[in-house]
Amino acid sequence: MAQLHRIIVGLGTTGLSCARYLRSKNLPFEVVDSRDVPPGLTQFEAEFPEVLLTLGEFSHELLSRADELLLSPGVSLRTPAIQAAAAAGVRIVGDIAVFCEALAPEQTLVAVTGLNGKSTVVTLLAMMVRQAGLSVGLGGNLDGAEASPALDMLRQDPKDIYILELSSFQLETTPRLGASAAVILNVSDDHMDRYESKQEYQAAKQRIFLGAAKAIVNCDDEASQPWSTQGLALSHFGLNAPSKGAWGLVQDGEQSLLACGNESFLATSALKVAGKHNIANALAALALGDAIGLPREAMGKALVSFPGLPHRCQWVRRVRGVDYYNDSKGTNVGASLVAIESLGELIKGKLVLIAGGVDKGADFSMMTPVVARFAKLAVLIGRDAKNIANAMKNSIEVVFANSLQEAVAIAAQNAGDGDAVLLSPACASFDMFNDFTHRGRVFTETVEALS
Ligand code: UMA
Repeated sequence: MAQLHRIIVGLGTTGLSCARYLRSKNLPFEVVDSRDVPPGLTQFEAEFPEVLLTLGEFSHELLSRADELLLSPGVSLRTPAIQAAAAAGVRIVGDIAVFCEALAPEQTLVAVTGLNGKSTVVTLLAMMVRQAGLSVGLGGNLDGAEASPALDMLRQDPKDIYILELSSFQLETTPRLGASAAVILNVSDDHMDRYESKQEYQAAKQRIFLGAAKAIVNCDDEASQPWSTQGLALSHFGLNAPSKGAWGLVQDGEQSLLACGNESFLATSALKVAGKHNIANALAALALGDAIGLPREAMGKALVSFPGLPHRCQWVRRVRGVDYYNDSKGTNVGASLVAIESLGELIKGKLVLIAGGVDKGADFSMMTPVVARFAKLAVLIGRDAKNIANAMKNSIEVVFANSLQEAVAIAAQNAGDGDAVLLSPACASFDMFNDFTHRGRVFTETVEALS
């Protein structure tokens, strides 16, 4: 990189990773943040005492004097000082642009965006890569223990394959991604506070295909498909019977099978994750894996052992023929409805649902028909358990428990072979736990201790 005058805009996770990367390349930079006390401040001051940091409202003049701004995804391109800098001819990019420009052209890079399922698909694909005996760098927008901001990965040992989860914000500041394989999993309105129209939001997402070798296309979601396919090889996935070379689902009697064209691959019953959305995620990961040449055997092994993401309908364990699922992230009625329906459709037996906590004034009558269809018992915990019981008691058997541990014990006594126990509280957790992750951990530990 030439000795440009660079300013990092935003001092959060991305800003810090940009600072560390530029320093590892001995490149000078300064930093601005419009908050007086940004989240990365203490860390930054400890690591970069010599670097100029300007806090408070962005200065048009300061930003317009730079050659290049490294913009954090949380900073909108519409910010007046950023627009002024752009008008003054300053190059405006994000960390992902720097990442791509630093990669060798032959390096394999997979890019995934979409509204739902991004984190699941990239995490599953990373498992497939490892199962194939290759090293993987996993990061970008992805949050969590396993994830790195993109530029942190370039300060580690080089990896065989890089997988980036990308947000529309990150794509906006990436002139040319150049991915080996790229996918928009699905599109629906989101972040409309940052975009003037749905079209503008979708256009940001479409940037994932810039310079890509292959686009993976979701046949079931037209809005996610590439607007221009020029120079782009395509492969497809969807929940219907697949055409040649595409990934999809076929029926064999009672069985539903993941298949590529007319080749059956794996019964959906072999997957630990539940629900149609997760089957679509698995098919997307398979199509991406094929696109980067992963062996099918390794992909299959990873798929059958993938437990899902923590606290999101995550398979925990099978005890005496009963599967236990942790959906502690189900903190509202809508989220729990999806979990109950998805899992209920998948299992042979019935669900025992563990729900309850702080109900945030929700209307549980919406849940009752689905619970009545798929569950045989609801074990209720927490402050607002009675409200849930009132909505459900005429449709399904309801019992109360004083703790989550007691709820698991009651559920275990009442579930039989082929049934599943699902923690999906449809409520906030703060009456009994620090947060939903704490609640999920207590559930998982209790289930692990079952004999
Ligand atoms: N800031 C300003 N002025 C502004 C706005 C922000 O100075 O007008 C500063 C803030 O004071 C703060 C910094 O910018 O110091 C925050 O930067 P940021 O919001 O870009 O957040 P990061 O900590 O850098 O985290 C970002 C992603 N966050 C967003 O895009 C909002 C993280 O995704 C991502 O994991 C991380 O980079 C590493 O790549 C999180 C997210 O919520 C998970 N993403 C959204 C989503 O998934 O819906 C897009």
